[in-house]
Amino acid sequence: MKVFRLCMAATALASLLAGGVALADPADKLEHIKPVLVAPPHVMEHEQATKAKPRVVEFTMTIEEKKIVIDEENGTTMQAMTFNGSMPGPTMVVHEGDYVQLTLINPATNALEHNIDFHASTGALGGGALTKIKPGEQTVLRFKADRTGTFIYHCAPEGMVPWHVVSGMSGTLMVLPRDGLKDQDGKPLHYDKVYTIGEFDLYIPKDENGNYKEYDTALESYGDTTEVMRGLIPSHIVFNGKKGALTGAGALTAKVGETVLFIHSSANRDTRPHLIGGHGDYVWATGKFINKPERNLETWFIPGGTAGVMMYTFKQPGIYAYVNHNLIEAFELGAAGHVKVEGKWNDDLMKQVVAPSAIKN
Ligand SMILES: [Cu+2]
Repeated sequence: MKVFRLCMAATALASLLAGGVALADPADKLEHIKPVLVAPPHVMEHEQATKAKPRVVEFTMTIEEKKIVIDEENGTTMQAMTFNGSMPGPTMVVHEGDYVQLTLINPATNALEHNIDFHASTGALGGGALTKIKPGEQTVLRFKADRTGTFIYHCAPEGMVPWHVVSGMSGTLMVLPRDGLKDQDGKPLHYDKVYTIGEFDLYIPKDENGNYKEYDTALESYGDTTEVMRGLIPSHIVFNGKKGALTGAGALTAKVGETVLFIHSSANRDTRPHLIGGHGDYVWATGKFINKPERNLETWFIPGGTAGVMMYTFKQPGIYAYVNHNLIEAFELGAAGHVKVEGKWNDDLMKQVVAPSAIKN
C-alpha cells in the first residue's frame, strides 16, 4: 500500500512538474485570438498599428490535395497540393511579438505526408521537424513572431520538398510592426487595402505528342514532374493557381487616391514584379519592415524563397497590368494579373496631345 502511494505521489509530482513547465511558458499567460483566414487574393481583417499587447494568434489550416485546371484555354491540369484549397495558401497577419499558433490538419482523404516550414520562425527547420503529419493526423505548432516582415511558409517533407512546393504548398505570413509601417524617415504609412499574390513556377510533363499529361493522383505525376523540374524550365508561371486568375472577374480593384499593399510571394523561383502604368511608391522587395523601403521603383526583385511588399497610391484610372517583367514569363507563361482602377483621369500627369492618325507631310 505504501509503495503504491509513493508511486502515486511520484506520478503526481511528475505531472505537477510538467504543469510547472507549462505555467512558466510566457505565451500561456497571453490572450488568445482566432482570426478568420480568407482566400487569396484577399487578406484577413487586421489592424495596422495596434495598441493591443502581444497575443497568441490561433489559425487552422487544412491541407487539400486536388486536381486543378491551371490553363482554362487549353484545359491543362495539375495534381496540386494546397493549404486550405488555394494557391497560395491564405495570408496570415500578426504583429511583432505575437505568437502564431497553427493547427495543421491532413485529412484522411489525402494520400501524402505533409508539414509546414515558417520562414518567420526560429528552430526545428522552421517548424517542419515538429509538424510532420500523415493523412488522418493533425498537429499544433506555436512560435514567436519576433521579426517584422512578410515571410514565406511552405510544406517541406523530407526527400520531397521541391515537389510539394512547386505543386502549390506555400503562402505568406505578414508580421507587422506594432506601430505600423514607416517610410524612410520613420513617418507612418497606411494602406487602404491589401492583396496577396502568390507566384508559382509549374513543371507540367508532356507526352510523346507534345501534349500536357493528365494524372489521376499526385503520386502518379511525381516521376515525370521531377524530370521536368530538373530541367529548370517551368511550363507555366502563374499568379494564384492558374493563368488569368487575376484578370477579368478575378481582377484586383482599386480607386484613384487609394493606397494598396501588394504582397508577392514566390517560394521557389526569382521574380521581378512591375505595375504597368504605375510604380512601387514604397517597396520592401525582400519584405522585411525593419529595413527602409525603397522609393519610386519601376520593377523590383523578389528572390525565390521570399515574400516582398509594394505599396502604391493610384493616381490614374484604367486597367493596369501587374506582371513579372520577364515579359515571356508574364505573357507567354502566365505571370500576369490586372488591377481595375476607378476614378478621374489626370491630364497633368499624362495627356494624349495628338491621337494616333496618319503621318502629316
Ligand atoms: Cu506537402
